[in-house]
Amino acid sequence: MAEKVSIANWAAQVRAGDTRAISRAITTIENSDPPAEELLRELFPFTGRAYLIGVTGAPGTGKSTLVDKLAAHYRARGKTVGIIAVDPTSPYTGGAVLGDRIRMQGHATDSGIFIRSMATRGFFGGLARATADAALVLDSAGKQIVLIETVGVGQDEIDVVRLAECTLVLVVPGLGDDVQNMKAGLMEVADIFVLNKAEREGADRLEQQLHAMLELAPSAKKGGPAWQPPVVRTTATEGKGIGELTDAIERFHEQRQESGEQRSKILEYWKQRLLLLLETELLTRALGNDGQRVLESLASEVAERKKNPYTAVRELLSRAGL
Ligand SMILES: Nc1nc2c(ncn2[C@@H]2O[C@H](COP(=O)(O)OP(=O)(O)OP(=O)(O)O)[C@@H](O)[C@H]2O)c(=O)[nH]1
Ligand SMILES: [Mg+2]
Repeated sequence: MAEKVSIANWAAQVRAGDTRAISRAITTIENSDPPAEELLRELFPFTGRAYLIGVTGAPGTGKSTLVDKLAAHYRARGKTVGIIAVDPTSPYTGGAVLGDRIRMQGHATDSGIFIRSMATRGFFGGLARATADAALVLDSAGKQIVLIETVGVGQDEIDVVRLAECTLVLVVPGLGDDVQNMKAGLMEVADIFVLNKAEREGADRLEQQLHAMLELAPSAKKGGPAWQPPVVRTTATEGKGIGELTDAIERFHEQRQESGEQRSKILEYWKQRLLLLLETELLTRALGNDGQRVLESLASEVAERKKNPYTAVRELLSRAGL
């Protein structure tokens, strides 16, 4: 009972925008600590208002710089902003975390903005889930714009931006970063292409390549979704093109709402999310505390042909009470 009251208090503090309470909530989610679920239950009815913008692209394309400038743009227009930077930091250095903190320091004294880095390792139930839950916390705390930065390298990272209402994919000239070399998964999630470092040589060629690729995209051929991802040029370091970019985001948002695609995307998202939650719940129950050991011993029995994999799975299911 005492626990319940304190979680209700905690949730109230989060909703009031208390930075420490928000921070603690996200840490609890990161660590999958037991109060996380109860807290999210309390907060969930107060979510659904934030606009989530995913920012992804290859390492070093300027995501953090762009997020920083976008945040400043929205703050200047009176909007509250939350930032989640998913850092691909190796467990040994912590360099990227520090880099992002320092770069975004310009906002350190502004209470209308909340910035948080999350590591990419060790989330049972997935990075995408932890990030999505952190976004719910910021949403319930009244942040109107939530920017999620993630490096577009692995499927895990790309999954993170699927929860965003609008996804920006950064591309830069040079670096052998030609369209042909881009990860297909990354191209598919783009609602808007941001051609950053546009002052560099090769920007025109890259833009032409992107347009050529977009014309070949199935949606363009089959008269699919009315939205064709535009290519917006920016020089994030100088804040150039940020106005054009936020205009494009706004146009995308309006088009999505009018066409009803926004709603179908949200439904699809929750369908996936429920499946993921179910999967996590089942895995937790089936593998329990000594899960790794159970899994290893079953795997070795199967490898040695002492047991067949189908029976092994039945055994795991029965551990989950199924
Ligand atoms: N010339 C130029 N440099 C830029 C521009 N935008 C960002 N940079 C620089 O590119 C480097 C990487 O920028 P970040 O914002 O850290 O890039 P990132 O994509 O967040 O990097 P990771 O998070 O490590 O993947 C920094 O040195 C920036 O100053 C730009 O428009 N032009
Ligand atoms: Mg970054």
